[in-house]
Amino acid sequence: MTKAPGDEPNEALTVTPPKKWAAGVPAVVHAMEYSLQETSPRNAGHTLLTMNQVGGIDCPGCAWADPAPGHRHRNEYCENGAKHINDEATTRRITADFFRTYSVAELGRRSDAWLNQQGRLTEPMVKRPGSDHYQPISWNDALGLLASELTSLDSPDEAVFYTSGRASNEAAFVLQLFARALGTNNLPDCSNLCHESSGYALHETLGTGKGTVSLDDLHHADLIFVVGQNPGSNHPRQLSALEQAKLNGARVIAVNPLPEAGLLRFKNPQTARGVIGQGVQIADRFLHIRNGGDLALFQGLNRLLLEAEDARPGQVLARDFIETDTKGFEEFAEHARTIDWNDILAATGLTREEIDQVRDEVLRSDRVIVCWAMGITQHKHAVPTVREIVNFLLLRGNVGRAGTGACPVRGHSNVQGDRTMGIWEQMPDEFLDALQEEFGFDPPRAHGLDSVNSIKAMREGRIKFFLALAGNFVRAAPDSAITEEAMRSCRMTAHISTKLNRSHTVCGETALILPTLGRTERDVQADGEQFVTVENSMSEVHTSHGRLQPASPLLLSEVAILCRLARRTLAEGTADIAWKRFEADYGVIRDSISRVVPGLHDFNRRVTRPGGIQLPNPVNEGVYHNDVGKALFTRNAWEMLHAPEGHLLLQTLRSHDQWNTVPYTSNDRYRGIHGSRRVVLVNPEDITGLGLAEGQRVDLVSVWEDNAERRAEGFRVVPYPTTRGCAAAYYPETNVLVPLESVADKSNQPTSKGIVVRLDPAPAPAPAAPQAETGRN
Ligand SMILES: Nc1nc2c(c(=O)[nH]1)N[C@H]1C(S)=C(S)[C@@H](COP(=O)(O)OP(=O)(O)OC[C@H]3O[C@@H](n4cnc5c(=O)[nH]c(N)nc54)[C@H](O)[C@@H]3O)O[C@H]1N2
Ligand SMILES: Nc1nc2c(c(=O)[nH]1)N[C@H]1C(S)=C(S)[C@@H](COP(=O)(O)OP(=O)(O)OC[C@H]3O[C@@H](n4cnc5c(=O)[nH]c(N)nc54)[C@H](O)[C@@H]3O)O[C@H]1N2
Ligand code: SF4
Ligand SMILES: [Mo]
Repeated sequence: MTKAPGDEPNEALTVTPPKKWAAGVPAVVHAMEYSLQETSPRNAGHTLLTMNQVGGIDCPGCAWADPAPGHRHRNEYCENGAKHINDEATTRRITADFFRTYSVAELGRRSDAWLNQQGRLTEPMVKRPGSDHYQPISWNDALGLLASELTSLDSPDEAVFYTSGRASNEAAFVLQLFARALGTNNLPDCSNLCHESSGYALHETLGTGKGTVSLDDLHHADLIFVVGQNPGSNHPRQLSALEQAKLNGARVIAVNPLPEAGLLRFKNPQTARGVIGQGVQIADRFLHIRNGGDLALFQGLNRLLLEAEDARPGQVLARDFIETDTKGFEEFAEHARTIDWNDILAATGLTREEIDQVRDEVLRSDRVIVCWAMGITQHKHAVPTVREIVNFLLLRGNVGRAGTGACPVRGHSNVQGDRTMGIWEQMPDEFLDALQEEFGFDPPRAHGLDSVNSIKAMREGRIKFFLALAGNFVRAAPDSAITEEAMRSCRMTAHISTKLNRSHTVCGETALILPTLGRTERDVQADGEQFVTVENSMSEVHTSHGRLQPASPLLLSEVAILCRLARRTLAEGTADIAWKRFEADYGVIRDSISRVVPGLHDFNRRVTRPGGIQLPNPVNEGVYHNDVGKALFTRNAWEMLHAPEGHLLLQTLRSHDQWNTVPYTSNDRYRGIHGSRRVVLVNPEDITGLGLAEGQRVDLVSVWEDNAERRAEGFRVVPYPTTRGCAAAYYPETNVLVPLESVADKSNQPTSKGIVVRLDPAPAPAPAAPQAETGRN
């Protein structure tokens, strides 16, 4: 096959020094360049100006919160938000001709970037058994095929319904209702791969799966930790909040194996100060930690706080709060005092002096917030790490007061809302009872399959049907080769999608592409124009109104597809659900939601007010809905990740120029990488120690207890200031290295930031075989 535009150039890698600051004018220029390539100038300007405004489009990028109405800039978006929205608003189209030209096998050899660049999906397509081409199918026939497969299953538990966090509240609510009315809780989602560890630990200790912090809290904190997070690329407007906090006198401590640009200095493109000056220094202190060292860091800090209390009794710990609001302090404290400093220093790679200095910062601060993301949750000991962060906050009463709290920074724009709507394989009984009350059917009570367990069940032949509401499951999931084989074993796979991705090329016997409206587009149903709602990382629920003409007249909305599928599939009298009314008027769905989901009463009226609805967080009222009814101190066994001699600990992460499984280009501007994503960032001393050379071509080989071969081929070694013994490479190319069995304890989340690898020298590729087409891992 000839090389196609958008496939990764073979030998074009250039490396420049990593940037020491993020955003500013170049960021805006990059966003506009991307917008203009993807869309017409009119579309670009139009979509961007309504983005994150009251009554406008919610950014389809990350879940960062908007400032209060009246405090928003005219351009309330970041460079990457502009890219994400324009990636959807592209004027390129995929038609039936495209699928006549390319077989499924050919598409399977194309890179993720190339597939995405072909444009928007425009009509329903089917790949029938025995065929290697998708061909057009009517909506009526497509839904008929799906319904007849679903009704022929031996059990509803042979079906799996995956959701990715861009789906709206209304679509998510309808999907979980359909799945449960059908009789299964098999509702895996991207959150299983993302913040599941946070949810597990926070439920257990604080009785909520969500963060306890608002934007206002961030603005008024004294000390903010940013741990395991790269906000400059992944939550750029968080930098504006950190800047604001700093102008109010806060200090920021960044904890990361990589000195990420946005953590160091930020030039806010929305202020003159940011455009002309040096910007604001974000991190006052940078802790250059080893991968997986955060549990040890917080255990060490907690021990130091206990000892400070011993030295100054009554002056360090929040004694009253601990007495009234918490449980388990004594057991926790007894254990914390036994932690060995040598272990802590080995696990963190930090010096005792550095940790002492952080303790001093904490002691000087009345209001502390800890923010974290994937650098914490994607490790084997992620749950204990989050629990230890909670211990740290509880010790000085840094929960439930203004300017304090736990801030798990969510990824997808509505990943948190989808959970609120019931997308979870283990929703609590109260939610299921409320569904029963509202719709008059008995939802299944046994827990369903999460993402990892869905793949295992497919491998065991227990799953026949897979439907995805958004996302790119085979690229998001670990162990790519095994996941793909599992997916191919299904009888039917179907994807409700806006853009083409690799999951469409990994087909069950029959496969369907169900093209849908994106958030940018007008959604007109029988009762008129509709809007949808979403929930951000700070539990604010608000509206999103699409403005652009749909990419094709044949698109149906997510809600319409799911309601029609439910009507075709469910037997008459299964439940009292007004699917037709739901489709005609999403307000009817919201009326049902208001009776099922606590905190969303009077949903339709309240959500249209400027700023929307702030969901209550009981923790901030001193109420803890966990087993003990109090904030829980926990004792967490000490744990450290270890790579044997000659190996490195690999983290798989995002570049500045991708949306999850979808790379936009092969550049990572802030890290100084241009022209190729097949790079592995290694500390220069490790390069020498391993007998490798800068620029050398290596295969990454994962070492796991099953001794199976997991190899990602043809990566170039790039010297980079990551911590000793650690390495970094991009996801999803490296998902092939993450063993399906390598999951976080308790949360079952893949350990994508802690993989033991070996770097095997690799031969230079033959010029005729571009990497992106030979190896897709
Ligand atoms: N532009 C853009 N924005 C996005 C996304 C995107 O793909 N592109 N994805 C969205 C989604 S779904 C999510 S979940 C978020 C993800 O947001 P992030 O969590 O920022 O994403 P990652 O790129 O996975 O980066 C993880 C960060 O943790 C650090 N890290 C890795 N291991 C460790 C460790 O053991 N300890 C510590 N302290 N740090 C560690 C890495 O060096 C890196 O800075 O971003 C969201 N926003
Ligand atoms: N190794 C490794 N693996 C990881 C991670 C990691 O850091 N390392 N991160 C994990 C994380 S945090 C996450 S969240 C997952 C992400 O996993 P997913 O959420 O499954 O993947 P995305 O790449 O966000 O999905 C992109 C696709 O969504 C579809 N889409 C986009 N917008 C819409 C829409 O409005 N409606 C519909 N119906 N479809 C739409 C498009 O077809 C697009 O191709 O990956 C996880 N996997
Ligand atoms: S910070 Fe996140 S939500 Fe805000 S504009 Fe950027 S990508 Fe969109
Ligand atoms: Mo995520």
